[in-house]
Amino acid sequence: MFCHQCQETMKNTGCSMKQGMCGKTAEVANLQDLFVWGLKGVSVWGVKAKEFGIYDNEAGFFIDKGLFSTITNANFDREDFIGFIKKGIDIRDRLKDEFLKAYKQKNGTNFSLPVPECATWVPADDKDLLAKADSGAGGWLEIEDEDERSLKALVLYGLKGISAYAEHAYQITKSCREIFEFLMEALATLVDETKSQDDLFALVLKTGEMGVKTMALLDDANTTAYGNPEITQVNIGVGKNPGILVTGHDLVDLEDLLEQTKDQGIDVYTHSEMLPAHYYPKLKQYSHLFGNYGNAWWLQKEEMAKFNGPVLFTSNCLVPTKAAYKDKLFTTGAVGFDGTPHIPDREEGGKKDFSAIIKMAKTCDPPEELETGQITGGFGHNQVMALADKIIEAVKSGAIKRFIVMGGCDGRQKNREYYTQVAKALPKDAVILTAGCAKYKYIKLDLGDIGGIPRVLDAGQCNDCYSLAVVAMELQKAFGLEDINDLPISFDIAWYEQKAVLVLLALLSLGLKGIRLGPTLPGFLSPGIANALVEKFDIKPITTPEEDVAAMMAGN
Ligand code: FSO
Ligand code: SF4
Repeated sequence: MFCHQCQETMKNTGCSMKQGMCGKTAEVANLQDLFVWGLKGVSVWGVKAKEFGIYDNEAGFFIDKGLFSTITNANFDREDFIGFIKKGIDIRDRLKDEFLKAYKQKNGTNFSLPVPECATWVPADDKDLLAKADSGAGGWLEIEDEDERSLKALVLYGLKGISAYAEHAYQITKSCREIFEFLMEALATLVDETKSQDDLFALVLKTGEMGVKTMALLDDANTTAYGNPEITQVNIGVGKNPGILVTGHDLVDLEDLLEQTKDQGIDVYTHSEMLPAHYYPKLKQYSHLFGNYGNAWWLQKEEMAKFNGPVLFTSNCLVPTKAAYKDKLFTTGAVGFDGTPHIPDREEGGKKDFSAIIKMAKTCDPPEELETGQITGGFGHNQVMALADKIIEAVKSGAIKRFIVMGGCDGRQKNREYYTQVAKALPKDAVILTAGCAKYKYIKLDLGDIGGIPRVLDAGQCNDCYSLAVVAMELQKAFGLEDINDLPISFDIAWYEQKAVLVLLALLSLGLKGIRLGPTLPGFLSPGIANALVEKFDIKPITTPEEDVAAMMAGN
């Protein structure tokens, strides 16, 4: 195996032993590489078919959900990937046949140009499939040039981020054609030997642009379905009823579960990235959406053991466990874990069936109390703009000197305490804008407010970094600034997995410069590509909290 897609990769270089730092086995890592290689094969034919006006939505969604399932901490199930690889070959060959037919119809001859191996490979049997995976087919080590590997990794990880956000949007909109077609175009480019490094660099930027579009689509889907997030106090204590804990990012799953648990004597709790569900008017109407339990994903082993009730994973981050509470885990969507029951997808127009979870919850004790109090959040772009007059006045009067965007991910590594220290060290006239599970490093600190505006404004999930970008663009307009970088705003982004890579590319595509990225720069960036990003976008590594706070407050 060789995997370097997340921030916790071994020695910031790559996980290459029997198992990754996240618990992914070498076998699953190799199967994921082979599966993504197969998705490139589907895409090769998808791009060609497009020239003949052929669009296959099933193939598009399969690619999207497939990429999502290979994101860090999503699916650890070897059987799933073996099945996905075979299904990918079926879909690929169907698309290929459609293209070949259309080609012959138009040209009168058979298509005979060469295509990459991923577009034609068929395993003789399961043994052959496993041997191919074991050989490292489709893995990064097949690419010799480190800059090419680095650019292709930036693109692929950005695409994985797009696929996650598009999959959530698709559950609401049922239409993501432009995004699915882009995934195919980009994946096919990754196996196109004629492309230069300049082409790949351009594709990195285009991935960022599509990231903005995808996050905008998800924002529109969420706010249309559930209303605009509004200021909300979320209980972090526990009640007396048995509970179901819902984690991940899929709001539709949560809504289905809330409907099915009405008047059942069960409380539903959010966990980690599901916290922002409380901010949506339509979801907070459910009185049994009780509160938020625990912290960011990486503390789940300790915290879920104390929850007592079943836990539903609607997306990453899942930490593999053999602990007693393993028997209470359920997965759905792109998540999977060997031996853990998986709630199937909803039928067209239907709901997912959560009865097994509900039945289990009724036999469980109420959750053990971890803490008491509340978290305040709900500062999506609509809510922040409703406060715009107050905010602009505070900036003009000097009461707010600077905004610091600290969105992104949380993680296990000790050095992430930097983010708590930055939050504490920022002067009282600085406001933190946040989104994603990075917030757990400071959302429970009492940092006070500025004239009634809290000093930590939580927009929502990591995809809601889009909301923070919208706020920045609105403030730029309000202050009549030519360049968004002239705003009194600094970016101190924490990354962990591939959605955060996409968020970074999206922010770069909006023209934002001088972003700090930590706790480490991605291990998949070669020195050459890291330098190119520094030169073009002035990306900075983090230093010490004191130094960075001083620099950001001075506008650097
Ligand atoms: Fe966190 Fe995990 Fe939202 Fe990520 S829960 S780390 S960027 O999956 O998706 O912020
Ligand atoms: Fe290693 Fe991260 Fe890949 Fe897991 S996802 S194998 S921790 S690089």
